[in-house]
Parts: sequence; C-alpha cells; structure tokens
Amino acid sequence: MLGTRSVGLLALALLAGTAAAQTITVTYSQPLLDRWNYPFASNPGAEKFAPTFGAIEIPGFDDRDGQLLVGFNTSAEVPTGLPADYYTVVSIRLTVWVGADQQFVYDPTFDSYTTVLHSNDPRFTQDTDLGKPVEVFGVGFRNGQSLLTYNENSPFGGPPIVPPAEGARNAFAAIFDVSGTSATDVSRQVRLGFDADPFGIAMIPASENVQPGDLVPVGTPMEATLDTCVSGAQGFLRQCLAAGRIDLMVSSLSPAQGGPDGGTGDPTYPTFYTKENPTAAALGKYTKLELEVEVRNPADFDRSGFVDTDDFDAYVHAFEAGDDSADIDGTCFVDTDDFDAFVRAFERG
Ligand SMILES: [Ca+2]
Ligand SMILES: [Ca+2]
Ligand SMILES: [Ca+2]
Repeated sequence: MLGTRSVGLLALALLAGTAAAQTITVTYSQPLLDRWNYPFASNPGAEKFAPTFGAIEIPGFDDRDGQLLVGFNTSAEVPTGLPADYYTVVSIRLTVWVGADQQFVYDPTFDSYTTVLHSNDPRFTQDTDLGKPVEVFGVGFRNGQSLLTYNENSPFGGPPIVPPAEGARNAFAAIFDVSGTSATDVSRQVRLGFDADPFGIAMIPASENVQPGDLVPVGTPMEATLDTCVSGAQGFLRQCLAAGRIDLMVSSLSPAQGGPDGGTGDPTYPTFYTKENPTAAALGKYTKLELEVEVRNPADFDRSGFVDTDDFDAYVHAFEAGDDSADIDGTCFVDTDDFDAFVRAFERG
C-alpha cells in the first residue's frame, strides 16, 4: 500500500504542471475484470474457469473461439488523459494460472496459422513442436463497445442475437496499427489466412520444471512478457494508459475436441482460473499484471523541465545519429515518422 501511495503522489506532482519525467512501477495482483469471452458462456463474468480453444475453420464460429479477456484499472497510478506519446511502457508482464490438470502440452514458441489448417490444404505446414502457444494480444471492440464501456457482463456480440456467428464478438483479440487506434480482429485469422504476431507468449517459469511438450499441471503460472516492439503494441498500450485501463486477450488455437463447444471427448486446450474461482482465491492465484511506465512530455527532449529550442537541437542531433531516444512513436526503430512526431510534440509545447 505504501508503494502505491507514493506512486500516487508522484502522479499528482505531474498533474500539477511540473514537466519532470515520472517512472511508475506497479503490480496489480488482481484484475479489474476477467471474462470468458465465448459465445455460449451463460454468465461470462462469473465463470470460474476460462478455457481457451480454437474452432478451426468451423463455419459459424471464430477460429479463436474461447478467449480470456482480462482488464486492469491503471487510473489510480498512471495519470490519464495525456497525449498518447507521453506514455512509454518500459516493461509489462501478465501472469495467468492453469486451472485444469494435464489438459494441454506446453508450447513456448510461435506457430504459424498454417499448422492448424486441414492437412489437405496446400498451405498446410507440419507443426514442428507439440502443442499450441498461449498467446496474448491487444483487444479491439465493435458494435459501439469500447475499452471503458465493455465489462464482465456486457453483451458478447451483435446480431444475430442467437450465437454462433463469425466476426461478431464485441471484444476480440487484436493486432494494431502504429498509433494503437486501428484494431484488426485476429479471431478468424486461420480462415482468412494470415499470421499475426502476439504481443507475448505465455511461458512457464523454469522453477516449475515443465518442459516444452510436457502436460501442464493445474496451478502452474504462465507468464507473458509482452514485447512492446511488436508492431502496434506500444501504440495500443499508450491508448490504454491514456484511457486508464489496460485490456489484454489470452488466446490459444488449440482445437477444441468433440466439436466447437468443447462438448465431448478429452479436452486438449488450456483452461485458466478466473478471480471468481474459489481455489484460485484461496491460493492467491489471480491473474496479475506487472507494469513499468515512463510518463513524460517527449517535446522536452533534453529533460530540462521545459520545452525550448535546445530540445529541437538535441532531437535533431539524436535523430541524425539514429539514437534509440529519437524513437518518438514507439516502434523501436527511428525513421522520418519519428521526426514528424517530434515536430508535432514540439509545436504542442
Ligand atoms: Ca506447436
Ligand atoms: Ca527542454
Ligand atoms: Ca519510431
């Protein structure tokens, strides 16, 4: 609590008009919301488990059929409402907890969508390792829903009212443009035929002694360190922080057994605890987010506390040198878009 309080005072100082950079480090030991984002979830915000599975190329269902939406309210620790380029996520790690025993095998590496195509599809490629990774994406919305309106018990999707329906979910696993404002739904990426880089893949800590290809025991933590250099990731997180809430979608293309509703047959997909799960609550195994954010006006490039022509000169020098510090738009590389972004920030003051 003391740590959170001191962070709050720093944020107040920022709002009071000092231009100093702030670095905020915070751990959210429970989510604001977690929701089984699945068309047949009868009580999606109160489900005790969130199974993540695919309904690969099954008409009427998204390929990423069962998804886990998690959200964290950051507004108490990270000041909201600033221009997006004030925010830079330095590090971010999401931890989820496996909720069913030995139901899937651990795959810590990316698999192309081509590995889940039907084997007679000419684009099919053999998966070179057992299992499917647990992936973490950003979250996009449709049908008038948005980051701050969509909650545990908001409507799953738009018309038709009776599921299933493809491409109709109101909150979906998404990749983003550089600005983080334009979402591309990856829920149907297999039938649409494209690969999508997740922001992170959930990994099991070495101390758990679970090797790739092993069945994963119940209660195992899985940690996804998000790569803010993935295209659109920093932009998406900037938009989240400006709004005061970070939403992420946990998803897997492990095919559901026994049909798309996961009805019959032995399941072979990952299931996670939600905060409503009494076992998770007793063990403190809540979905967790660890976050380090720098908040500063990028126009004060020399960090003097105010914006003047010295900042412009310093920026031009860094830009010409190709220095990492000249990356204003958060893409992890320096190009003329950064120069334009700096000029806009400088003119803003
Ligand atoms: Ca694999
Ligand atoms: Ca300055
Ligand atoms: Ca850049």
